[in-house]
Amino acid sequence: MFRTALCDLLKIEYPIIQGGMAWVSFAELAAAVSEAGGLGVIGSGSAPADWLRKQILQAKQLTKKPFGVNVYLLSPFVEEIMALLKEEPVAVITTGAGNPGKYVPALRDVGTKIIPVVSSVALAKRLARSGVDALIAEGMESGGHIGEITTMALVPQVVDVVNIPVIAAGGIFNGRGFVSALALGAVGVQMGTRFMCAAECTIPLQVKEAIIKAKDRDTTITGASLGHPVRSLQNKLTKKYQAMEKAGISSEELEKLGMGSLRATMVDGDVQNGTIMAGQVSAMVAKIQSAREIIMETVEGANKVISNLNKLVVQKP
Ligand code: TUI
Repeated sequence: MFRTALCDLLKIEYPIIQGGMAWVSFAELAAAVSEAGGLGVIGSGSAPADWLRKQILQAKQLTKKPFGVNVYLLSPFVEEIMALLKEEPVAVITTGAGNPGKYVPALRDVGTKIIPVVSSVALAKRLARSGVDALIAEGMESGGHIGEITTMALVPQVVDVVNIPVIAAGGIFNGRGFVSALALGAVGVQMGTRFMCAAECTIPLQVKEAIIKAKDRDTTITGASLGHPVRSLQNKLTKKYQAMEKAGISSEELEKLGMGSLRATMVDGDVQNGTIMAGQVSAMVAKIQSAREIIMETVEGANKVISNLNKLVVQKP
């Protein structure tokens, strides 16, 4: 048992959300996480609605438990995706890269909870006003498109300015990170990188091996000069990209270089010339485990941390 207010809000057993990762978290992973008592999330990225419909139907076959869909609000297909999500509702929608405010009433009507991801206090304040159910505060330890604030600094600041539940994301790997997030005022956590190495995650084995091999300084940030920083594992492509950024190459050229690079890794397994978006906890991932093992290890670890906290603090007689 490890319940917080998030479990009641989302009707799940453990307050652990699996990050909705484009090209990475498909129905198999999402269903496995939900079956294990967390909230699995299908990453829809820039995929068309037809693709997402198949994914949702597949997940509904694999689990009767609640699961979610992550909607990338800059997707060219966002309108048809939102229309689909009214027709084929899911329990939860997490959103990235924008304000889901205008979709809130229709999604509410079909019983979907809406949880945007935010990376700053100003965004948190703005999105909390649009009638959403909770927020995910994502620190810059995360993989993929990131903000500039660390989880440690961001979560308590967001908690202090909104009156809806806050979930912490970025740099969370195990029971220690989980309890830290609760101490910062969060009601739960979102983990992405660790679930990339779940047995049920369908990305190529080479990508999982690259994450397992990674050490503490092996992620890097590209695109900061364009105002869109992205964290990924250092490889041939990130080095080339950074050299071009330094040389002042135009943003159009840089965007061309990045185009299709996530797919190249996550579908074709090209770990040198594609983008391996992954967070700083890559260094802590040591093996492939089932989604259930990941969740149970995190929950059991958290229980141990909590029972040891009293021993850590010297009590005066
Ligand atoms: O979205 C992310 N991280 C991502 S997206 C991605 S890659 C991708 N590639 C192709 C297709 C689709 C996706 C890799 N990583 N994180 C969530 C996040 N959202 N962090 C920050 C924000 C954010 C940014 C701006 C949220 C709201 C926002 O609002 C802007 C506005 O002015 O309303």
